[in-house]
Amino acid sequence: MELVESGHAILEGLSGTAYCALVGRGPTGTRPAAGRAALQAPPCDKLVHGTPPPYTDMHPSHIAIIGAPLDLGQGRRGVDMGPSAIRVANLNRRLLDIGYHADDLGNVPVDQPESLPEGPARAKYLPQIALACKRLALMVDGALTKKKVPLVLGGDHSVAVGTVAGVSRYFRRKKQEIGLIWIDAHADMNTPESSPSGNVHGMPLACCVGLGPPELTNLFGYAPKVNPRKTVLVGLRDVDALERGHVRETGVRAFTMRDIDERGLRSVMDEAFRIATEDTAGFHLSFDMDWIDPQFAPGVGTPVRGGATYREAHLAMELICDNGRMVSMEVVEVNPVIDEMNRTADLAVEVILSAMGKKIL
Ligand SMILES: [Mn+2]
Repeated sequence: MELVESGHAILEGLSGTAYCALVGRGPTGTRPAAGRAALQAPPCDKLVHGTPPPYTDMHPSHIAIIGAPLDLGQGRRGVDMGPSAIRVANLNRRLLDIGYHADDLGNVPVDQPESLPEGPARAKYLPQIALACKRLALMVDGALTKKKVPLVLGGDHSVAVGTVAGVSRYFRRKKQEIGLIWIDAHADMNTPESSPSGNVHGMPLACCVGLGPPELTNLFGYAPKVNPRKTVLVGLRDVDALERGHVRETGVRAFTMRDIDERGLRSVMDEAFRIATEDTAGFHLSFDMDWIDPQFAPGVGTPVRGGATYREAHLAMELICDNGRMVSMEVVEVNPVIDEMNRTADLAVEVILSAMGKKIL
């Protein structure tokens, strides 16, 4: 056991129960019924600043940070600097402060667009994106194999093809499915045929549910990576004409900003949890910062007004932490080039901390 400056113990190689025992706090949660494919473990009660989400199979206190500095998937440059901006906003230190051990695995190697031909007009830089996603998937799978919670920092949203492939591949070996909660202003369900721009960052969710170019849908030789019936979109407010058909036909559950306005975020999130956790190992959270209103998150790839408030963003994450079934997380589309004093990256860190258990009291 090694003590760090803040006084939190870094407890390598311990299960949730052992971790609780060593920090002198009794476990308060209960294990799920036998046979249920869940990852819940007894959470630690009253960690000084919060409670890490519980994972039976994981070290509840261990996060593997992976940067994915990719901006090949979109027209406006700058999101490749997202991982740096989030690290500059002190992600690692702030995770440590709420009781986590964060291993920063660095960045997945990504080719520079300047050195490459643009490639197919309907899916620009497709081969390069597919290669970066495959590398990322292997890193994510590796983190889970070491019982660490993967936290991927984008990059444009096309990196999610890699993250989801990695999480899916890990649980597939254990004969388990995963759920997917995709929080975003956009549906990200275009295909090369439907996309008005040919930018791949408008296609990753379609790819995850098996729709789109085989280079992305069929990574590791199988598709889909996630069952569309266990996939939920939250926060939509800008969907392309042809893309609407894909949302409907694939059967993913989509909640628009209107649903959030009318029903309230709590009710929407409860339904999202039900869909994404039923008979799954848990869910992956893919969080596009453009869900949050540009008033609070101006530095994003594709800002659209009418988004979530600062408090709604936190509440969604607090509910995710309480739910306790998130197995991996990514935060994407932070663009420091159009940000103001790094405040969008700072908000990205706050969002991560809330999802990981930071509490007000
Ligand atoms: Mn997106």
